[in-house]
Amino acid sequence: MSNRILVLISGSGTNLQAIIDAAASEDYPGEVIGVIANQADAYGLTRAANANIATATLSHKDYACRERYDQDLMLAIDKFKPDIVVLAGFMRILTPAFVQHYQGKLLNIHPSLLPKYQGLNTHQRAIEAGDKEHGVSVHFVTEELDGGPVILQAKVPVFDGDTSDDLAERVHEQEHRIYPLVVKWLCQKRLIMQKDSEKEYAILDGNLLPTSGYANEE
Ligand code: NHR
Ligand code: GAR
Repeated sequence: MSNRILVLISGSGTNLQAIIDAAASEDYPGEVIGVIANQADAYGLTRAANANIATATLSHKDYACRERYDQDLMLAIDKFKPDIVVLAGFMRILTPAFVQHYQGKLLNIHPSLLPKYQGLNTHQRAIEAGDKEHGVSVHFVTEELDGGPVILQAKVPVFDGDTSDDLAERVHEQEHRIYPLVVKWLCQKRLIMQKDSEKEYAILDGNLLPTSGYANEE
């Protein structure tokens, strides 16, 4: 039951690499079958090629409107017939039509302890706020930017004198540990997203996950 995983990237692709590496293990329930970037020079495309994974580039700069870009992105993705679509440092906000099309199959990794610091420049914002703790969240993607249900978080300390690069590096190590794990849960169907009239929920092994994800009761 190997799931077909499609990864969307914009840059270096270290999270993509972590998923490729995890999926190389015999008992992993999925394989990365395609990588699509919105930036032609994304280094993650080279990582994919090195692993003999098919790639495509679709530049948002060729489009005047987001709806059209997302329509073509959906066509490009669906050619790969994926079971799961993973955002790994993908830097374009996605339209409601896109998000609905992949509902329950679309994951993102966001470099903050959501609901803190939605949006961009999260490491700098955590430092400027004087936070002692920072981290990363994996969540289902919904229409609300960085607002979908959190599945798993990992925390890191913030040390005096940390630069945003120091902190990003510390967070990255955790990203590479938790993202392949959550992708695996989704492949195994242990993880599902449910929706009622008000909002979406993440459910793992039949249990509703708390607001900040697995093993993070508050
Ligand atoms: N789309 C939806 N609908 N919902 C989410 O939760 C999404 C999403 C698209 C991307 C990743 C997200 C992050 O983890 C993500 C989550 C890009 C921006 C952004 O402002 C914000 C959040 C995220 C990704 N992008 C600018 C834009 O105009 C472009 C910035 C750039 O090109 O550098 O799209 O942080
Ligand atoms: C990761 O830190 C990820 O959390 C973040 O970009 C980096 C991508 O690194 N995502 C976002 O900021 C989404 N807006 P990678 O390309 O090496 O995986």
